[in-house]
Amino acid sequence: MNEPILKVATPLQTPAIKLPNMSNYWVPFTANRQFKAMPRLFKAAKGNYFTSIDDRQILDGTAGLWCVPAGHGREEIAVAVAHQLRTLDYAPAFQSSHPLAFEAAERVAAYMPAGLDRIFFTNSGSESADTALKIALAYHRVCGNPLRNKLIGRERGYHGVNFGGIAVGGIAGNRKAFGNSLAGIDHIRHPLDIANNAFTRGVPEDGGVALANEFEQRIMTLHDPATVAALIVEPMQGSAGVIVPPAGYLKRLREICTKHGILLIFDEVITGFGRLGTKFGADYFDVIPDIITCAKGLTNGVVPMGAVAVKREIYDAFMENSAAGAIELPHGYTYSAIPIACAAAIATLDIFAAEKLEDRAAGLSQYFESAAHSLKGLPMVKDIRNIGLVAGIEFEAIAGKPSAMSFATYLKCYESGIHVRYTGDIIAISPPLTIEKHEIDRIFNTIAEAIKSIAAAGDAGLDFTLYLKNEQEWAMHQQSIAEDITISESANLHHKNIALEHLV
Ligand code: PXG
Repeated sequence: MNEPILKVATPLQTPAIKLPNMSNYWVPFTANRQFKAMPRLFKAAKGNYFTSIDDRQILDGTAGLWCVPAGHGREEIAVAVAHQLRTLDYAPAFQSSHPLAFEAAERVAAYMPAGLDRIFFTNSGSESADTALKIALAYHRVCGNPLRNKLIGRERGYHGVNFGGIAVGGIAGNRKAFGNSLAGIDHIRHPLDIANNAFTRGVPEDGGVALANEFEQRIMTLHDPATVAALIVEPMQGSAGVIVPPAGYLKRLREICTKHGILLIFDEVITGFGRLGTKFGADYFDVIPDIITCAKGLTNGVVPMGAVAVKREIYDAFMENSAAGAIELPHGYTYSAIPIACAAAIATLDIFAAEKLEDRAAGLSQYFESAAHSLKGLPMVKDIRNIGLVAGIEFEAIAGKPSAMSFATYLKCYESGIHVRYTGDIIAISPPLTIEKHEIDRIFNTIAEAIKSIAAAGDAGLDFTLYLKNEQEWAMHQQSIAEDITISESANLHHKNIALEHLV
């Protein structure tokens, strides 16, 4: 039996490793053909490091997908989840529940800004976004204002991948493949202004109020404010490449929403749980929205869980204005507040309380900022943005080669044992809040070396096939992928079993 054997490109010349059958899994948000030709697989994680399938330690510069603030492999969470699994695996989520759901809600409410203490559980950031939008629409309806049914998002906003989220979202590539959006949607401008603010450290000083005023002057004039249900924004736009709002901007949005009776939703899926050096972005910017969505860090990325926190008045409006015995909000998921997720969330919040991870992030943020901005002046670097323990490095766009520079940087870093994210022409760094100073140095030094070596190689530096050692190896790579697919299609099950044996 020909098992697919592939050499993963590493500078360490690791021996050939056996890969799983890669044909069945449709990898999300990934260039599947490219990835399967050059896979990056992790088999273990502890603290701030992954172990790759070829047994290298890879420093996690992204906290997974922004979702592992307390570091990997936290024993406290594993124990809590394992115990819960053996005690109560599942309780029906509708018309019945279990005590831990209420305890988790109480803990999440206590972690939220004051007043946002009614908690609806979901299973992801996408579900949290759609849940928040539905609550906003239903809220106005239950209050007797059904014509308040328009939703406003922001250009370059990311609110997950469900239909509500992509409708208010503003990343074109995530929308255009999926036909007609929801009706009654509009977008305000994003606050990224590289021309004026390039290489700003932290929050840009100028332009915030004027930009927020556009919401009132342009968008609301077009729609009639009395028809707008909610505005949804991320306090700091993460997925679109670390867009830090200018001073006064979010405060002004808050004032405008309040003036016109529009609910303000902060999507804190990335900014929640200490990322900015405060519990939430709302705390960092001292702006209290009506609804906060979160996910990711809520369970330290261990079990899928999201939450939507609403102001008590919103919850009360549903309770007071619904017919006796009626379901006040016909919405929810089979796995809303599933016991293991509640156990993971409580254990995560215990870790945050014991280790004061927000304060730790705040304490490191200056050091992190200096390290990030030390990359200023390197070839191709057009802007560096940062806030808390987040940094974005934006490259000059290369005509006809979108993302080539960021992708090459990402690959080079991976080869050098650092995991970063690339999105468009931007590299994003968002390590676990447990990161150490020497690890921060290593992340940015490695990125700097990667940028220099790619730039020194000219056009060839942007050809990802060259990250394999030579053309012959690339050809082998391609061939083994072809074999992998052929083999797996003829003997899928057998193959899969072999592959799994090698993985565990
Ligand atoms: N809202 C925001 C603000 C997000 O950042 C979601 C909603 C959706 O969450 P789920 O759990 O449905 O994926 C997100 C997710 C990246 C990256 O590297 C960002 C996200 C997800 C994956 C990668 O920028 N954000």
